Amino acid sequence: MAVSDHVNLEQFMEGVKKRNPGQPEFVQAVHEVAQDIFEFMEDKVEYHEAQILRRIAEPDRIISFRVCWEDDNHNVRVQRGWRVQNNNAIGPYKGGIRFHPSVTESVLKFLAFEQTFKNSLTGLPMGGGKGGANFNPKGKSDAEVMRFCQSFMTELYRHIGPDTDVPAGDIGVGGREIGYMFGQYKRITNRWEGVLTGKGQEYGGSQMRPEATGYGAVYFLQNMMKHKGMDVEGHTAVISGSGNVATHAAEKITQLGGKVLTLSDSGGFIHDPDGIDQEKIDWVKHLKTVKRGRISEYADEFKGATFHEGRPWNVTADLALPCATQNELNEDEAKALVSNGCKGVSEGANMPTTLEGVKVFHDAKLMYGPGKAANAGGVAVSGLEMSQNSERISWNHERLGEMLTDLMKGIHEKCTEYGDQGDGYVDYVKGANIAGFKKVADAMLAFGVV
Ligand code: NDP
Ligand code: 2IT
Repeated sequence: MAVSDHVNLEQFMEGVKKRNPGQPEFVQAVHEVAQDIFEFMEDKVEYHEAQILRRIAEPDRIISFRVCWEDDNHNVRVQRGWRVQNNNAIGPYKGGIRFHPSVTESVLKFLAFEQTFKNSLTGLPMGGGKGGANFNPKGKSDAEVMRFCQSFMTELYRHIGPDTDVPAGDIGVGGREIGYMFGQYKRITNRWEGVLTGKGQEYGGSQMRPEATGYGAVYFLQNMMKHKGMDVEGHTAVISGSGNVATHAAEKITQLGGKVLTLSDSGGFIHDPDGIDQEKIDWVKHLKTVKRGRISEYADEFKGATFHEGRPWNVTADLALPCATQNELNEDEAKALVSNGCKGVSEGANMPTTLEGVKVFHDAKLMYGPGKAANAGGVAVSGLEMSQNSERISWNHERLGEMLTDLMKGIHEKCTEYGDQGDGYVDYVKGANIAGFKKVADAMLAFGVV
């Protein structure tokens, strides 16, 4: 059968939409990948015949479960939890857990789908998965968060394992939550094993894991800039978010001689024209992980800084790092960045830019590093945490720092291999999609029809 006899992109996407009603985030993520993969597959009949993309876009399984817990006032509360095990062709399912009221099956399916390509890009043996719950940790006591995490793990434990599925953190899941979940897994199974990553340093967590996503996103940016003969030093940056990824991205930009102008949360953003230096970043980390406060408090603490509702993309800067959540940078905001002279965008978050926004960046030939490449440093160091746990050893901070730097350089190289447009412009979306797809697809071909 000739390639032309197989479904085209439009027919494929019609099918995806029909099979996944009411799941816009998932359809968006598949569309973004399918555009490039259909072009890549143009002359590759074997991928069409084996229906590889269709199979990757159909999760291996989705586990959905009730999570009951009791709040401090003894009210019984009911949440919904999920684990989406998207694809384990090249390694155990791997990907974070998100606790946020906006979590739906569509959001977790998009994240698990993206994770499959991201994990492939790292070069490490990890498949793609994602989980979470529509639980809002904001305003909850530590005891409430603990009870929720324990209840969540009481169901999840039977579906995961160090060679099966290894979750980690994501929005709303940091060191505290991983600790509670790991404790419960260990208690139920009576096994100490590397079933979660992002663990505390005292109990098997890897050095460099907390920093890895944010630092990695800046390393990716640095690689893109170097490719163009530029450097981070002396450049200004707008960053969204104020959690794990945003604060570590800000830290690395600052260390490299750049100046960070903004951080944000779901309430709005702060603009500090003097720059958010290390001391201020440490203050934000404490605010967010210990005091669990709001970013607006920054403007009360540091003079010269102002708080604004909305998102930071209209602030003029050379670089932009969206590090909060999906679809937080739309077409108009992308246009504002471009017309204000922004030169490079590196996504710490997953799918933060809408499809229309991405088109604006491409049309402007801006350096644009999509999340599945730019934020892969986090899961890459998670992969190294798995290796250390299996070997029962721990590597030092310096060694892991070097490994992270090399991994991000390797991802950048893979993206340029498939994304170089021949005129000096690198389409990093295309590069990441094709390089990520190829490894998974070839593994799936080897397995036959399963
Ligand atoms: P955190 O929970 O540490 O921080 C999330 C930040 O984003 C907070 O500032 C939060 O504000 C803000 N935010 C969350 N949801 C929204 C929303 N709907 N609108 C506006 N702001 C929002 O999460 P992380 O830093 O870990 O994750 C940030 C992004 O990075 C996510 O897209 C995640 O998937 C991605 N990522 C994370 C990795 C990791 O290792 N942690 C690895 C790779 C990607 P508020 O406090 O108001 O909720
Ligand atoms: O989106 C991501 O890559 C993560 N949340 C981290 C996943 C992981 O397993 O470390």
